[in-house]
Amino acid sequence: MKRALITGITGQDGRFLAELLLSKGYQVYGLLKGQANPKAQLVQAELPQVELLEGDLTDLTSLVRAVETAQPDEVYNLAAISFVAMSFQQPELTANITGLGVLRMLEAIRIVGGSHDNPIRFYQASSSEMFGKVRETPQTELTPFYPRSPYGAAKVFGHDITVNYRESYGMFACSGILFNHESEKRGLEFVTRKITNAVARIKLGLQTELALGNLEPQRDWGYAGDYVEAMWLMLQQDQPGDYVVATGETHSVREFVERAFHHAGIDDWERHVVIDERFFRPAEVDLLVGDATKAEQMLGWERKVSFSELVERMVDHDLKVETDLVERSR
Ligand code: G4F
Repeated sequence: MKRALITGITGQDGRFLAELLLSKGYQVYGLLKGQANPKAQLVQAELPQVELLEGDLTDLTSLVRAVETAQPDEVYNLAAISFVAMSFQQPELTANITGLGVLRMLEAIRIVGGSHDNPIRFYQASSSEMFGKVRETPQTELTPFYPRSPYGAAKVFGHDITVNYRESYGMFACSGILFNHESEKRGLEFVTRKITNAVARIKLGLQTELALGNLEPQRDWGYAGDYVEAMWLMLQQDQPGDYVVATGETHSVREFVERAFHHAGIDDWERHVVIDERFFRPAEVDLLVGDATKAEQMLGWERKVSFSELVERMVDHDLKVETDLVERSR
């Protein structure tokens, strides 16, 4: 039985990945931060087979202990301060967790080791935010980075140090440069879920307005369930490497809003959307669109869920959740 340790187990990707690895017969360990973390219950209810270990990316000792306990074949480093807007509010914390946390995890793996025949394989969750003010379109594994936020800058460090440990110490370390990936498990602070949740509530008469920032940025949005498959595939190859994971399509925030309202049967969406300066960022990433040819050819990866299916799935989910809440409160 293969063993995997996932940091960021309570997040969208952690939960999707744990589900995938369990379905493949892995023993899965999840690193959990903080005492009485309220999200632990969610993971325990959803995925009772996952064993939770306490640890924090700011504390090397706790990472060494977690790796010693889990004795993993594979480590997936998904934990981070992942909300770009928050990284402007807490840049130092972001650098410490999202950036230096990667270095600590790599060091923990080096310290604990793994047998010579079976060294621990490492996956780093890199991000298309590293491309920021893009130098070319579409973006590939070779496109230079130009981050536009403390989050993007921290991810560049995480990516570079992963490549460096691979080249310096021969570690099987991979970096997945994932473009935006969403789902019904997405946190409400991210724009897609914020939109689909508000659309559902407006449809049910529970709220009238949706306050948003800049509607013009364009993103390459895929389905998170498809993307965790690429993470796993990277660690099953003969050689480690870096891969862009994307759909190759780009859509604006405005288009996401229109589609979501339309799917709920509301066509006069502009009546419900107010532009609020508080949601604008000090520096914006205007356009992202990835070229996943390498992942498609070398990993055999393909995305299964289209943009419109993604929007519809999220709206349908939120309509159901909000309807259930209303019925339970009666
Ligand atoms: O949903 P977002 O917050 O995602 P963002 O910033 O693109 O980052 C996400 O994807 C990255 C991969 O490229 C990940 F690395 C990262 O961890 C995260 O998962 O914002 C998307 C766009 C931005 O341009 C933002 O300015 O939506 C715009 N936006 C407009 N109004 C808003 C809002 N974003 C949020 N969160 N809330 C708004 O009200």
